[in-house]
This record gives sequence, C-alpha cells and structure tokens, in this order.
Amino acid sequence: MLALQCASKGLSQFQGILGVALRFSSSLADEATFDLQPFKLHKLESGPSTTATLTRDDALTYYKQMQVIRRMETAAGNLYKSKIIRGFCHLYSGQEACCVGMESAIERDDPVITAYRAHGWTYMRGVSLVGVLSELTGRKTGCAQGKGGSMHMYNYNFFGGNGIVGAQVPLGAGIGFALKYQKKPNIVVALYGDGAANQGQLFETYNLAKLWNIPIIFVCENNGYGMGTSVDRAAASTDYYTRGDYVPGIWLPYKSRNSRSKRKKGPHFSTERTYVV
Ligand SMILES: Cc1ncc(C[n+]2csc(CCOP(=O)(O)OP(=O)(O)O)c2C)c(N)n1
Ligand SMILES: [Mg+2]
Repeated sequence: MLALQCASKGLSQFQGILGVALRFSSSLADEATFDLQPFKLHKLESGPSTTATLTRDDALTYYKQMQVIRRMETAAGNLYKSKIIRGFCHLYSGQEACCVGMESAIERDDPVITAYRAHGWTYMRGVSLVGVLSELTGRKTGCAQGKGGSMHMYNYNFFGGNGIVGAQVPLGAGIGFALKYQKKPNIVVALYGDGAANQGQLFETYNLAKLWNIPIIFVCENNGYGMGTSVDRAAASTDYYTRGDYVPGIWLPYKSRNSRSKRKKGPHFSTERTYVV
C-alpha cells in the first residue's frame, strides 16, 4: 500500500500493522517519506500530494497522542464496566488517528464539533485526562463540572459532544456561518458517523453551506457500522464523500494536511475510513 523510506531498528514490527514496505539503513532517520495511496476525489480537479514527509518529532508526538487516547478509553471502558461511570460511555478506541491527524492539520482557532464519540476530540482540544475522566465519573473537576458526562464535553473552540445523531452538523454550519459573518479566516470541522450520514438534516445543511459558501469541512468518520447495522445495509451509496452532490469531496484512507488550501473555497467533504474497536 505504501512505500515508506525510513531508518530505524525495530520498525519491522510495524510492517504488518501498517501494510507498508520499509527500507532500512544503519542510523536513526530524522524523517520518513511515504508514498500514499491515491485519494478519491469528487468534483475536484486535483487532490493532496500522494507523497508525505513525516519528521521523527511529529511521528513521536502523534504516536504518543494516539496511545494516550487509547489508554484513556481503555480506562474509561473499565470504569464503565465497574459501574463507576454511569449513563452513556461511547469509546473512540480504533479511531484515534482521525482526531490526532485532523488536529495536526487545523489550527487551534478552527472550531470543531462532533457527535457523541467525543472523548478523544476533547483531549485533543486541550482538556486534560483528569478533565475527561472526572467528567465521565460526574465530578466537579470534569470539563463540564460533571454535569455533561460522556456526550457533552466542551472546551475553547470545541462545541461537543452531541447526543442527537446528526444534530451537530447543522450546528457546525451555524458556527461556520458565524466565522464568515465575522470575517474570520478560520474553517469549522463538523464530524459525523456513517449512520448519521443518511439523515435529512445533513442534506439540508449541505444545501445551505454551498448556497452561502460557508467555510466548513464535513467529515464522515466511516467506521462501517451504525449501532451494529453495516453501512451496506443502511446506505444506498457508501461513497459518502460524493453525497454532497455539488459539494466537492475527498476520500481519505489517512489524514491529509492540505485542508488549509481549501479555507477560502466554501464547504468541502471528507470521508475517513476507520474502525471502532
Ligand atoms: C436522532 C437520533 N436517532 C437515533 C439515535 C440512536 N442512536 C445512537 S447511536 C446511533 C448510530 C449512529 O451511528 P454512526 O453515525 O455511524 O456513529 P458511530 O456510533 O458509528 O460512531 C443511533 C441510531 C440518536 N441518538 N439520535
Ligand atoms: Mg458508524
């Protein structure tokens, strides 16, 4: 799938996991260059570069962030099974790369809004592990003072955490409209699942977003299932990146760093293939 040019002992263990071809040299490399699988495009003449270079420092940062989120989610799962977390608890295990990759591509002033699988995003948007886990256990030290729980965590430029499937997408367009109205240079990222993607309110939002040229990226995190129903049984088309019709789209097997170039060009689509554990 990929040709990775890097150099380090021990990397061979990742070969099977990543499905990449590795080339070794004797010393540690400061960066690695990847040949990426081509992106699928909808109404776009060109997509992101299919070559990406990753520095050693960035790679270690991303790896650490993903590990922290996975461990946080494992702890949350155990607390839930022990009945210390009550109510809802939707884990992000398996989807860590989505929030880590996207956060690295946007800026802190770019607002993000997501669905109920929000713990990883809350952490990436600056809430501490204590802030997330305290919120889950209903404590005042939680980021919503223990009143929100799993689905309702917030921080600066992070608008949750929303429990109504799909409802965050029109809200996201509203945030994007405010950015445009205030002449801010930022872009909003509105995330939703493959299950939410079939809702009518999303198509109404695409219409207004395109009509008013709202600076928004609609991101469908396609993990293959909505409450156990596979995408093939729920969607007439699983090419989610094309389903905005007149809204340009892109299918990403991995995250792309070029979202910045799209800032001034109105709404865009992105579909991420992922899997929740
Ligand atoms: C409006 C609404 N309808 C139904 C539900 C019940 N519900 C909770 S999760 C879910 C499935 C969502 O699937 P998807 O969007 O793929 O998200 P995932 O859980 O895979 O991240 C449903 C139908 C809800 N919360 N809100
Ligand atoms: Mg899903």
